[in-house]
Amino acid sequence: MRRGELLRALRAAGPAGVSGEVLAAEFGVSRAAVAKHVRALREMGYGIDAVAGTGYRLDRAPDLPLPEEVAHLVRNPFWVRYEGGLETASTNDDAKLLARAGAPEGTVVLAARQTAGRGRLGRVWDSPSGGAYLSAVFRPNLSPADLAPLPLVVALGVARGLERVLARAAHPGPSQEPAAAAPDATVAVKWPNDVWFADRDGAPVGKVAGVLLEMQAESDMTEWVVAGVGVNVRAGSRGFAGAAYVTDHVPNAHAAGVAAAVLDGIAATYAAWTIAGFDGLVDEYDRIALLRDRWVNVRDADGALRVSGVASGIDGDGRLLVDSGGRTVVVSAGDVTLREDV
Ligand code: BT5
Repeated sequence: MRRGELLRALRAAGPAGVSGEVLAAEFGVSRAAVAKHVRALREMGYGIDAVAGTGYRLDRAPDLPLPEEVAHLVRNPFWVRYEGGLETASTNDDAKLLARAGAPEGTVVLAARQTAGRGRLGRVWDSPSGGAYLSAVFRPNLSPADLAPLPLVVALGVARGLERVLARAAHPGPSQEPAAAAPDATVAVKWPNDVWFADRDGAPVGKVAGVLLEMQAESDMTEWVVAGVGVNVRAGSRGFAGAAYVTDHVPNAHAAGVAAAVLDGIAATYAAWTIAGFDGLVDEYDRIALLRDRWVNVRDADGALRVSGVASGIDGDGRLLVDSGGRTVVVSAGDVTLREDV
């Protein structure tokens, strides 16, 4: 018996509740084992009443991006296995272990906070409670050389997910009249793989999500890719300077719902890429590109200024095009800042 199965049974029982005896029989475990799982769920923030004569009743689920909360909100069947829990060092490390042990494509590790969240190039990803942290296992049937656009594909998927969260806030559906005002933010991708909120005029507001890809390849075969995504959902007591938060624009957004929307978005862009290549996504990426037509500085990993100029778009391999002094510089890796940031 797994925690998720117990939760499903409690949800199915509804307000009537279900006895420990029935649960034990259903899952073929002892009543003590059921009680142990109930205790573990309570520790994770689930409100589970024990009612004399009735049994257990699920009263309240925590607003956390736990596997048990996210899995039943995800629509895309690409995701086949959900792992994780309240806290871990880094979901990327957990997903890499699972990938090495043979976990299938579509495995995802979730956490509500991380103690050692990582960004690119060894940077820190601030991962307090209030965020959604997830890492996905992919097994693309491609050589490592063909994976260059994948970070952009994942970022675009995250952006699609967040667009859906914003759109749902604006059109909450018939049960929640009147419709809320249109959100005061739009979603933008910052090359290569950051996701930002921008205002309605496209001016940058802050970084709402980051993507970290790690992979294992042997000669020209990719074994696995782990794509880690951190999303700032709600600002905690120690918000990160320069960060944007989903609840700044969608006050009632739930971390689990945000994680599910992001997973659906990633599954969709990943499928589009594996079927038709990056060409089919370039226009969408370009349309919501934060840097487009702006002055940018591109720096190498060691901080040296590589090129300064106007970002004019991306090419079919996901490389950034920068117009500088009358020529177009093609950038395949680097850190980009908007000129006014510097
Ligand atoms: C990224 O790196 O943006 C990739 C972040 C990936 C995090 C996910 S969480 C799940 C999985 N498990 C992990 O351990 N990692 C992945 P990069 O482009 O290098 O940006 C890092 C920079 O963003 C830092 O140097 C800070 O300036 C800034 N930053 C750190 N935490 C932030 C936050 N919560 N919100 C906004 N910006 C942040």
